Amino acid sequence: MNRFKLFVTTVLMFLSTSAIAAQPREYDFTPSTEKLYVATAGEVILTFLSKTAAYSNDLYLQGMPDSILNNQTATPGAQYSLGSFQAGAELAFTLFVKNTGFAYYTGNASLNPDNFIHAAYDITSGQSLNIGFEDLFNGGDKDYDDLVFSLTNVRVGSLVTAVPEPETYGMLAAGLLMIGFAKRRKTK
Ligand SMILES: [Ca+2]
Repeated sequence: MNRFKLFVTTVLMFLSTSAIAAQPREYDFTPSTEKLYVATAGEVILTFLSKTAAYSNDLYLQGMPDSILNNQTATPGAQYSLGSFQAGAELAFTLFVKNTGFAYYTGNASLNPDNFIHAAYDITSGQSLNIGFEDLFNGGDKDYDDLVFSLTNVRVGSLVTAVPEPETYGMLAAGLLMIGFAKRRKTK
Protein backbone atom coordinates (compact mmCIF):
# COMPACT_ATOMS: atom_id res chain seq x y z
CA MET A 1 0.00 0.00 0.00
CA ASN A 2 2.76 2.40 0.99
CA ARG A 3 4.67 1.48 -2.12
CA PHE A 4 1.60 2.14 -4.23
CA LYS A 5 1.16 5.55 -2.60
CA LEU A 6 4.79 6.37 -3.28
CA PHE A 7 4.37 5.30 -6.89
CA VAL A 8 1.26 7.45 -7.38
CA THR A 9 2.96 10.45 -5.74
CA THR A 10 6.00 10.01 -7.97
CA VAL A 11 3.87 9.79 -11.09
CA LEU A 12 1.87 12.87 -10.07
CA MET A 13 5.06 14.80 -9.37
CA PHE A 14 6.49 13.80 -12.73
CA LEU A 15 3.30 14.83 -14.53
CA SER A 16 3.16 18.22 -12.81
CA THR A 17 6.80 19.04 -13.57
CA SER A 18 6.50 17.95 -17.20
CA ALA A 19 3.34 20.07 -17.53
CA ILE A 20 5.35 23.09 -16.35
CA ALA A 21 8.17 22.26 -18.75
CA ALA A 22 5.73 21.96 -21.66
CA GLN A 23 4.44 25.51 -21.22
CA PRO A 24 5.73 28.06 -23.77
CA ARG A 25 8.80 29.97 -22.69
CA GLU A 26 7.96 33.19 -20.83
CA TYR A 27 10.20 36.20 -21.19
CA ASP A 28 12.85 36.19 -18.53
CA PHE A 29 13.42 39.93 -18.34
CA THR A 30 16.08 41.63 -16.26
CA PRO A 31 16.09 45.45 -16.23
CA SER A 32 19.42 46.41 -17.72
CA THR A 33 21.61 49.44 -18.31
CA GLU A 34 23.97 47.44 -20.55
CA LYS A 35 24.64 48.77 -24.02
CA LEU A 36 23.95 46.76 -27.17
CA TYR A 37 26.54 46.11 -29.85
CA VAL A 38 26.46 44.49 -33.28
CA ALA A 39 28.13 41.07 -32.88
CA THR A 40 29.50 40.47 -36.40
CA ALA A 41 29.65 42.72 -39.47
CA GLY A 42 26.35 42.47 -41.34
CA GLU A 43 22.61 42.76 -41.02
CA VAL A 44 20.61 43.06 -37.80
CA ILE A 45 17.03 41.80 -37.85
CA LEU A 46 14.39 43.05 -35.42
CA THR A 47 11.27 40.96 -34.83
CA PHE A 48 8.21 42.44 -33.13
CA LEU A 49 7.01 39.92 -30.54
CA SER A 50 4.18 41.29 -28.42
CA LYS A 51 2.64 44.08 -26.38
CA THR A 52 0.29 44.24 -23.41
CA ALA A 53 0.12 48.03 -23.36
CA ALA A 54 -2.90 50.27 -23.72
CA TYR A 55 -0.63 53.12 -24.78
CA SER A 56 0.48 53.65 -28.35
CA ASN A 57 4.27 53.40 -28.52
CA ASP A 58 6.62 54.10 -31.42
CA LEU A 59 9.98 52.31 -31.45
CA TYR A 60 13.02 54.08 -32.89
CA LEU A 61 16.60 53.04 -33.57
CA GLN A 62 18.59 56.02 -32.32
CA GLY A 63 20.14 57.98 -35.16
CA MET A 64 17.35 57.07 -37.58
CA PRO A 65 14.60 59.62 -38.29
CA ASP A 66 11.75 57.17 -38.92
CA SER A 67 10.19 54.84 -36.36
CA ILE A 68 10.64 51.11 -36.88
CA LEU A 69 7.18 50.12 -35.70
CA ASN A 70 4.23 50.97 -33.49
CA ASN A 71 3.19 48.49 -30.81
CA GLN A 72 -0.54 48.84 -31.57
CA THR A 73 -0.32 48.38 -35.33
CA ALA A 74 2.61 45.96 -35.81
CA THR A 75 1.84 42.28 -36.28
CA PRO A 76 3.54 39.90 -33.84
CA GLY A 77 6.23 38.03 -35.75
CA ALA A 78 6.77 40.87 -38.26
CA GLN A 79 10.46 41.29 -39.11
CA TYR A 80 12.31 44.51 -39.80
CA SER A 81 15.85 44.85 -41.15
CA LEU A 82 17.73 47.57 -39.27
CA GLY A 83 20.41 47.58 -41.96
CA SER A 84 24.00 46.40 -42.15
CA PHE A 85 26.57 47.44 -39.55
CA GLN A 86 30.24 47.12 -38.64
CA ALA A 87 31.01 44.64 -35.88
CA GLY A 88 30.93 46.46 -32.54
CA ALA A 89 28.62 49.27 -33.73
CA GLU A 90 26.42 50.42 -30.85
CA LEU A 91 22.65 50.05 -31.17
CA ALA A 92 20.35 52.05 -28.92
CA PHE A 93 16.57 52.21 -28.97
CA THR A 94 14.00 54.81 -28.00
CA LEU A 95 10.40 54.20 -27.03
CA PHE A 96 8.18 57.21 -27.71
CA VAL A 97 4.90 57.02 -25.80
CA LYS A 98 2.38 58.97 -27.87
CA ASN A 99 -0.21 59.20 -25.06
CA THR A 100 2.11 60.86 -22.54
CA GLY A 101 4.72 62.45 -24.80
CA PHE A 102 7.56 60.81 -22.85
CA ALA A 103 10.52 59.08 -24.48
CA TYR A 104 12.43 56.25 -22.80
CA TYR A 105 15.78 54.81 -23.78
CA THR A 106 17.75 51.58 -23.62
CA GLY A 107 20.78 51.96 -21.37
CA ASN A 108 21.29 54.16 -18.33
CA ALA A 109 18.33 55.19 -16.20
CA SER A 110 19.67 58.76 -16.18
CA LEU A 111 18.73 59.03 -19.87
CA ASN A 112 15.05 58.77 -18.97
CA PRO A 113 12.81 61.64 -17.77
CA ASP A 114 11.92 59.76 -14.54
CA ASN A 115 15.43 58.40 -13.86
CA PHE A 116 14.17 54.77 -13.95
CA ILE A 117 15.39 51.90 -16.14
CA HIS A 118 12.78 51.32 -18.87
CA ALA A 119 14.31 48.48 -20.89
CA ALA A 120 14.82 44.86 -19.83
CA TYR A 121 16.77 42.13 -21.57
CA ASP A 122 16.12 38.43 -21.94
CA ILE A 123 19.24 36.94 -23.47
CA THR A 124 18.23 33.92 -25.53
CA SER A 125 21.62 33.00 -27.01
CA GLY A 126 25.12 34.42 -27.46
CA GLN A 127 23.99 36.69 -30.29
CA SER A 128 20.27 37.23 -29.84
CA LEU A 129 18.02 38.61 -27.17
CA ASN A 130 14.51 39.81 -26.41
CA ILE A 131 14.04 43.39 -25.27
CA GLY A 132 11.00 44.65 -23.40
CA PHE A 133 10.07 48.26 -22.70
CA GLU A 134 8.10 49.66 -19.77
CA ASP A 135 5.98 52.60 -20.96
CA LEU A 136 4.72 54.11 -17.67
CA PHE A 137 6.30 57.12 -15.98
CA ASN A 138 8.19 56.48 -12.69
CA GLY A 139 9.10 52.95 -13.73
CA GLY A 140 5.45 51.91 -13.94
CA ASP A 141 4.47 48.34 -13.07
CA LYS A 142 7.90 47.12 -14.23
CA ASP A 143 6.60 44.21 -16.30
CA TYR A 144 8.59 45.40 -19.33
CA ASP A 145 6.08 43.92 -21.76
CA ASP A 146 4.56 47.07 -23.22
CA LEU A 147 6.58 46.58 -26.39
CA VAL A 148 8.64 43.44 -26.81
CA PHE A 149 10.97 42.68 -29.70
CA SER A 150 13.94 40.43 -30.46
CA LEU A 151 17.23 41.19 -32.17
CA THR A 152 19.66 39.00 -34.08
CA ASN A 153 23.41 39.55 -34.39
CA VAL A 154 23.84 41.57 -31.20
CA ARG A 155 25.76 41.21 -27.98
CA VAL A 156 25.05 42.87 -24.65
CA GLY A 157 27.79 44.95 -23.01
CA SER A 158 29.85 42.84 -20.65
CA LEU A 159 27.40 39.95 -20.21
CA VAL A 160 28.71 38.02 -23.23
CA THR A 161 32.33 36.89 -23.25
CA ALA A 162 34.22 38.09 -26.31
CA VAL A 163 35.31 35.56 -28.91
CA PRO A 164 39.16 35.38 -28.88
CA GLU A 165 40.81 37.34 -31.68
CA PRO A 166 42.94 35.44 -34.26
CA GLU A 167 46.12 36.87 -32.66
CA THR A 168 45.10 35.32 -29.35
CA TYR A 169 44.83 31.91 -31.02
CA GLY A 170 48.28 32.49 -32.55
CA MET A 171 49.77 33.31 -29.15
CA LEU A 172 48.04 30.32 -27.60
CA ALA A 173 49.44 28.02 -30.33
CA ALA A 174 52.94 29.48 -29.83
CA GLY A 175 52.62 28.95 -26.09
CA LEU A 176 51.56 25.33 -26.53
CA LEU A 177 54.48 24.70 -28.90
CA MET A 178 56.92 26.11 -26.35
CA ILE A 179 55.48 23.88 -23.63
CA GLY A 180 55.82 20.94 -26.03
CA PHE A 181 59.49 21.74 -26.68
CA ALA A 182 60.18 22.17 -22.97
CA LYS A 183 58.65 18.76 -22.23
CA ARG A 184 60.67 17.10 -25.00
CA ARG A 185 63.91 18.55 -23.62
CA LYS A 186 63.11 17.25 -20.17
CA THR A 187 62.39 13.73 -21.36
CA LYS A 188 65.65 13.57 -23.39
CA1 LIG B 1 4.04 48.03 -17.95
